[in-house]
Amino acid sequence: MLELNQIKSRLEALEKLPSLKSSNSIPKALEKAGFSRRDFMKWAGAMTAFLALPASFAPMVARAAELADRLPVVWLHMAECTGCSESLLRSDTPTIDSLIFDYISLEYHETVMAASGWQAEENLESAIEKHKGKYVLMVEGGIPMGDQESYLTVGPHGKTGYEIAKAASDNAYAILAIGTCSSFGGIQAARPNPSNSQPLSKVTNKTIINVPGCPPSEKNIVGNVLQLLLFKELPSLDVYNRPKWAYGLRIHDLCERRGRFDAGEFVHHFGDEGAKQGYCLYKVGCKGPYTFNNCSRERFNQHTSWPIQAGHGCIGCSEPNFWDTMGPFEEPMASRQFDPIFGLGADNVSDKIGIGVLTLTGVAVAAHAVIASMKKNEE
Ligand code: FSX
Ligand code: SF4
Ligand code: F3S
Repeated sequence: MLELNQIKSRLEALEKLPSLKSSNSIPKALEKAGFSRRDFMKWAGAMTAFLALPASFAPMVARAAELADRLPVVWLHMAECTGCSESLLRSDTPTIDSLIFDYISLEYHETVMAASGWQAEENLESAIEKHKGKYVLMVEGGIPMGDQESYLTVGPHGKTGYEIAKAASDNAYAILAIGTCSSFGGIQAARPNPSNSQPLSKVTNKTIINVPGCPPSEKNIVGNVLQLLLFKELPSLDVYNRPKWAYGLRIHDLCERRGRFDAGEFVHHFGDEGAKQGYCLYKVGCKGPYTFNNCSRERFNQHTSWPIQAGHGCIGCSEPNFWDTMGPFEEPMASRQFDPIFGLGADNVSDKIGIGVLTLTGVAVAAHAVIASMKKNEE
């Protein structure tokens, strides 16, 4: 009940704030894109379930989306591939998620804004000044630091990515690290990390909401914005600062091939009979048992598909340092328990504990896989 009243007063407070957009409104934008009010309410219902809120909250989720133009957002690009923005924006027809994102008051986003050079730099400074303490900062990409700080230099004044991210973080009301690069360093931080790229959490002492995935789904990006609109406060986070509503369960727990795993039905080689039958991809390297994300629920490309549906195992893209710890991507984890580089198995060094835990899980999963195969063979 407390939560409900909290949301109501939050929405009332948002309603009193001026719209930051001069043109368009959500109803108009929906109509223009061919969505009916019914489609929008259906979307709100699905989003409510996605955010793990009671179904009765759906009208408030819809209202929060309509008030998204009250929330100033600054989006920065650091060292990355822009796949996270693409995940959200590059759809052949607009989705309701992408319309909502359009509708958010994006005060600064290098990929979608028209300005460049001096003008872009000025836009960023004035957005930070104007919305000091009120804007949501979303950062995509890892950040070169220390002796390599100048490896990422942006704009006509030659500011480093670190300087820009630091100044923007200091004045933000909430900070989201969008994608695995910003959350954990990502591909450029992969061994030997020549650019000394670091996660956003190394730039500021403030709490950061990590939204990993390479890239994360549009629903996980938009869901986090809606969450801030509804509650103002940060959501409940896991040990890696990921919102529990999105990253609370393993890929393996939500996988459509899970029944195959339990029945001991495995793909042994890509293209074999098992692959054609949609068997479990564990033996060809699926890292779903070690990866926390909700990909099977929302999927990608407008709900079309996701890695496992497409026939390849999960490569663990929403886990810290997955480029280093989850490979080889087409071999099971258990086959490298005694990897000489990571020293898996007997390892108890603090920064390797996560890997140790994975190894234990790996042993358990491998044991399950063996038992499941034996059962299958007994049939
Ligand atoms: Fe990283 Fe996002 Fe992977 Fe790319 O920028 S999470 S490389 S999809 O685009 O940051
Ligand atoms: Fe799905 Fe991978 Fe788990 Fe198999 S191992 S059930 S493919 S997540
Ligand atoms: Fe990434 Fe695995 Fe999902 S590879 S996209 S977390 S299925």
